[in-house]
Amino acid sequence: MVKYEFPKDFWWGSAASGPQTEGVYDGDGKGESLWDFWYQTEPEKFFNQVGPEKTSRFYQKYAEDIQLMKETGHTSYRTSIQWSRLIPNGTGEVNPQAVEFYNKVIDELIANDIEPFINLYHFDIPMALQREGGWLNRKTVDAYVVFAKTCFELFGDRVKKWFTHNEPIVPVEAGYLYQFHYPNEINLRHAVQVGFHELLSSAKAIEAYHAMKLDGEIGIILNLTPSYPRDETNPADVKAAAIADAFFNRSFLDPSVKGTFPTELVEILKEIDHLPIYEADDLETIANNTVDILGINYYQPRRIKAKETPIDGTHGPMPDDYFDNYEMPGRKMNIYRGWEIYEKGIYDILTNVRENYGNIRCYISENGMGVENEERFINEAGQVEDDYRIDFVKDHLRYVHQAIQEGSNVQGYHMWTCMDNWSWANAYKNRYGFISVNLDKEGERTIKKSGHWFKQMTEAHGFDD
Ligand code: BGP
Repeated sequence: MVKYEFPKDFWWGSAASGPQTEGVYDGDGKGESLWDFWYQTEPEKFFNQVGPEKTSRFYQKYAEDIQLMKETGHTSYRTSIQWSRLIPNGTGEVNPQAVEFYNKVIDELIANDIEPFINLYHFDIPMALQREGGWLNRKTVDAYVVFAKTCFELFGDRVKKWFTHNEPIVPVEAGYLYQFHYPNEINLRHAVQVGFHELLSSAKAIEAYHAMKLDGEIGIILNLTPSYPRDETNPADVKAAAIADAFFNRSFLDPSVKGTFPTELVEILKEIDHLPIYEADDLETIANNTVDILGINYYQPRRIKAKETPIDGTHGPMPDDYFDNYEMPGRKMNIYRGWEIYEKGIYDILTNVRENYGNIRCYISENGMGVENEERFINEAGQVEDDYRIDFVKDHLRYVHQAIQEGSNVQGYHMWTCMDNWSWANAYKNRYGFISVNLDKEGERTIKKSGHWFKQMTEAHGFDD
């Protein structure tokens, strides 16, 4: 028997976000976000036309939910403050009901010995700012910094773990390259500018937080997708994988942790005349304000081969001009989400962070498995028997454990997610939670088998095999 024992103070919990859990209620004072707008204008783009309004109802059920977190062994929980709830127009007036709500959530978590990890931006720009160009417009950076400072002032006495952005590459890819989030553009110039502004906003929020000398730390959460070449002995494949890595991982990882941009990426963007527009001292701001801590979201690897298909120039240059995605024969798939499951990827990321990023303190901020139609697995007691999710977590934790043995500074593991929540355009198609949510019964919650297992496992600080 092998024992996988984790440090006693390892953070165990789950992650979610405001826009995916809270819901929208008449008279709650919340302003319109990009998601509210997009759903109202094109509901058919959302799975079964389910929008963000009611769904998980965390806004009403937070106290009950926090009890369920306890029952599922959480010692920490990440959510985000919705910018459009706190500052409904993106700039200006603060919504007092939002202050009250987030105060209650934070206090309730702390009262239950669950440490709040608070993220500031999870794909949810206030629509008033999006109408003026969103992250393309530098004004959004300034507005975001005011929003961030407002959060630090209001909640920084109790919240000790802050994150500036969740997966900042996603708005870049989804909104400006591959069309899965509004505004659904295909425009590399815009994509680069959006990414640069997000990054600059992160550095400026870090600068503001450190200047306030609050007793806590601040980081960023990145989805890292290790890029594996089809053939490690083929230099063209290796080069293509390195370029994909520069575009999708190092574009945020390097500046966030080291304060510098990857040379490969800068050279490519310079060559095709697609560098972002920036001001004289921006690079210094980014260099001087790196993160205290890194959150790592890991779902899937990226498999790459040298470019074989013709370059499609319809929309101008694209990252894909430099590589092709490679479907590795025999890969293990999560067929519902269409993502490869490759558990060792989590170890490779942690090793890379240890060897090449100063072994910065980090934690696994998301990892999880979305499964469609989980009703199939409901037993007579009404519980989802999701053994596949327990296996998924164990299979990843074994590698996290190995990374720790080898000296990785990884300090926790958060599952995506606590209770089934609204997955953007996929809405409630794939369920990720430790706790099921019944949409037909006003969001009734039931702990799944994995939730009970997680409690046992976290109380034992690990598991035996
Ligand atoms: C991450 C996001 C989450 C969450 C998760 C699952 O990229 O940070 O917001 O949604 O992925 O992915 P999806 O909802 O697309 O299935």
